[in-house]
Amino acid sequence: MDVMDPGAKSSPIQDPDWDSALQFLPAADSRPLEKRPGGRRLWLGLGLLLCALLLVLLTTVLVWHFHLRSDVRVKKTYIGSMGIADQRFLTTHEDPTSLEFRRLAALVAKQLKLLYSKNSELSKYFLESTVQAFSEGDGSGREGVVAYYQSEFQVPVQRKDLLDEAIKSLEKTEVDQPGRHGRLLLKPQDALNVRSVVSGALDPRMATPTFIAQKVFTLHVRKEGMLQSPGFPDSPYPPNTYLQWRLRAQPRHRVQLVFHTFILEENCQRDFIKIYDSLAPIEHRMLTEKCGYPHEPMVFLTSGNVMLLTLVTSAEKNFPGFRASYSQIPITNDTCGGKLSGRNGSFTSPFFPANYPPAASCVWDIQVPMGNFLKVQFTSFSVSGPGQKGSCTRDYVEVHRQSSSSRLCGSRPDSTVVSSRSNQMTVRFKSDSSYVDAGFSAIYEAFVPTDPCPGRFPCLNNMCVNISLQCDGWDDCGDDSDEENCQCQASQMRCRNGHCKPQFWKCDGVDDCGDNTDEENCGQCGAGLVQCPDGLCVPDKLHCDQKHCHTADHAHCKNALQVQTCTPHTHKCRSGRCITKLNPECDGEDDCDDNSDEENCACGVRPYRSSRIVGGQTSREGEWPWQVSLHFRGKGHTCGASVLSDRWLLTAAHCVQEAAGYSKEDQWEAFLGLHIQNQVNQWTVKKNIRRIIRHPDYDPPTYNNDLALMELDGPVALNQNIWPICLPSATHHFPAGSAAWITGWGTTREGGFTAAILQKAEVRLVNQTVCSSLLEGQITEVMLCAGVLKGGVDACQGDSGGPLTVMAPSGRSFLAGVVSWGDGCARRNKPGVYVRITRYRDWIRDQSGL
Ligand code: 4AZ
Repeated sequence: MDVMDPGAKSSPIQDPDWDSALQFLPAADSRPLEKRPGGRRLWLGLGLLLCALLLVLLTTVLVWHFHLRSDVRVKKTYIGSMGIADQRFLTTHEDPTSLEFRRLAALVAKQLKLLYSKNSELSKYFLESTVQAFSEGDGSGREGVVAYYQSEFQVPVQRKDLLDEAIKSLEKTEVDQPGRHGRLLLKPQDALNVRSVVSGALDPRMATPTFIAQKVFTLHVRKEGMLQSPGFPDSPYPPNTYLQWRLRAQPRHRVQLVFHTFILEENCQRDFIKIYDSLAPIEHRMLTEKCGYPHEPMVFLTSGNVMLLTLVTSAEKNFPGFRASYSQIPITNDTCGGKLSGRNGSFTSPFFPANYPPAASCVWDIQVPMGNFLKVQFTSFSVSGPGQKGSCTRDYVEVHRQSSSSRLCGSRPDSTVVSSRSNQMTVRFKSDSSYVDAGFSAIYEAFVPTDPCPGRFPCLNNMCVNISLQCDGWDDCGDDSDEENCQCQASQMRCRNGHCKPQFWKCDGVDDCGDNTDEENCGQCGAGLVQCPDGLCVPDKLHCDQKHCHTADHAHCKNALQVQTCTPHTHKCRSGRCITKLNPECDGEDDCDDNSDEENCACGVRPYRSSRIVGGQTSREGEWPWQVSLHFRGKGHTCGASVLSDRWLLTAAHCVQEAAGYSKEDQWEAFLGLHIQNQVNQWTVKKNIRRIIRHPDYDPPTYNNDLALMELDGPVALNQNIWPICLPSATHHFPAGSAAWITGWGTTREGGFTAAILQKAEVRLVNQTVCSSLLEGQITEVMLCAGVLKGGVDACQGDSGGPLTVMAPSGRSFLAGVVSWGDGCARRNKPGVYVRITRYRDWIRDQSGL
């Protein structure tokens, strides 16, 4: 408790200002304390002064201790590698207990001591060196063996930086001094013929004394194999662990590591992996550092025949971990670059779309037929690396045309085009020895200077796009030049900035114009008028009369009016009477005379907490407690479903079709309360299925009535991650344009891979007529469309059967739809199609009693 104890604070015995006689006054009240107020203030002042003096003294001591006192020392660890010419690598050098290992290690340690002795800074503070591993040299004969070592120093705190500089100065290799031939740093007393030294400070996160487990695995990559974090996939990785996997390929081979699953804590300060182009964790040989759930390709290649993978975990929050396969790839001279000719063609960075290896250097000489000009379009471009913002000195692409050259680096989401006013161009790609990225893919094309885009639209940035894409509302060029100076058609609206956009993008909640014109004056009816949810402006008084505004809105029709005739726009109470209020279910107000609108409302909220989808984000655990993962035996996650109660799930009929046994109950397992595939936790419940009830009118060719109920083989105990979603009544109105959420473990792109962690994405409900025209008449009344018409966000394969969730103003979530089908995934103007649940309210009740 953080409350101060008043008795202790004013204890008379502890107060030096007290006259001892006063302690024996009989009264228990505090008046005697007030008798000498002046004296108390004096003591208080003296006390404060004393405190201030003590504080100054303490600060001075601390400053002196850490900054001025020269004998306060800290331990510094450097990790390095040493290329040695006059030694040959033996297989016994892999075994630290062998005689050969120990003999060579002793020589390396001696040589390091000698190297350090030549620098006053290093010699003064050096403690010891230990050799961790050896590998074959670069195969050229220049370096026979590479030794990986750790050197410890004890240095005064204020000289730490000088020590770093001194260590750096050791890195004087032949490459740095091209004029010098022969041995580096070789003197008569040298133990070894050293060709190169690379070293740097150890990442402090890898030197934590709290590690419970530290282990090194040595693997040979000659044969392909798999490695994984401990416990994967059945249990999370252990806490406080530092693991190293040393991978060795044959000489003149690269190591390739491909991650198939990767799920770590999102905070890289706590749990992370690092991959090195080395057998020791030398920071400037680091290829990557990863944590969380990366979306980019996780394929890494080394420059030589060794790789080090490290995993560091913290005390808490342990995740499933990773699984990766390793293999070796021969190093050849033609990995990249060369002469390119013809009218068009393509080229990529080495191993694209895998990450390019470090220390790569490629040159492409491109020549198209005489009389043409040449352009190169980078269709994908990610050549990054920390600390090279715009300077392009580490990894870069250099384009030489005529007499000029320019460098490109960083990430470019849109296509980049460079053109030459001649028929030649040279493109160079260079990567340095640390940090790799996905690289680039490029196409080149000859063009006639007078007609750069025959039959197509020439963008200002030299790209060519189909003529039909000009003035269609989409920025196809990437620089908007195809959307400028347009004559808007009848189906389009004109934005203030002159662009034309489809009329149906108006007031959809997305700034399509770029200047928000399409989202202005939305929902503003004139004086005395109010807007119905379908956009119609009606006189205020007539708003709730069911005649003028067919979709009367909640705010305006607050006092539910009981009416004689029930219509599709009224709500039917259990008594059979109808009320005018829109969506009165579970809104916290008793609207029906029998209160039936507020019954069965233990749904649609996250119960005990206050707390793949294409283009989505990772959801938080317990965020969608009605989401279910349906596993088909032998196939794993196959479809989504929603929890309706402790016994019933709702999914898509096409998930449980007759074909291949999908309609058989015993072939399915339902995972409720699941967040990450293959990782169950205390809230996850696996249930078998007692009964599948497919909608009798499900029509596979058209996906009409694509709905099925699943009865669990017993009731599930609801918990903080398992909770039903609210079913909307048959007359519940979900206005077009309103926000909805899709969730699932489906593929994160069309034809891509399923997600390990539950994904979520926000979409908007699409007007039925608009959707019907976009999807060429395939939309029936029992379907509902939702998406982002710009494209890029959608449900996809594996999301089927999962929920389309709409949150009501009350904060409760309602099941507006069930993921059913679509024209591909996330394509522009192709919203996803969902089962319109309001149309099945009676069927669900008839079958399940809910
Ligand atoms: C499917 O194959 C699927 N874009 C589900 C939803 C969508 C497309 C495909 C909607 O299960």
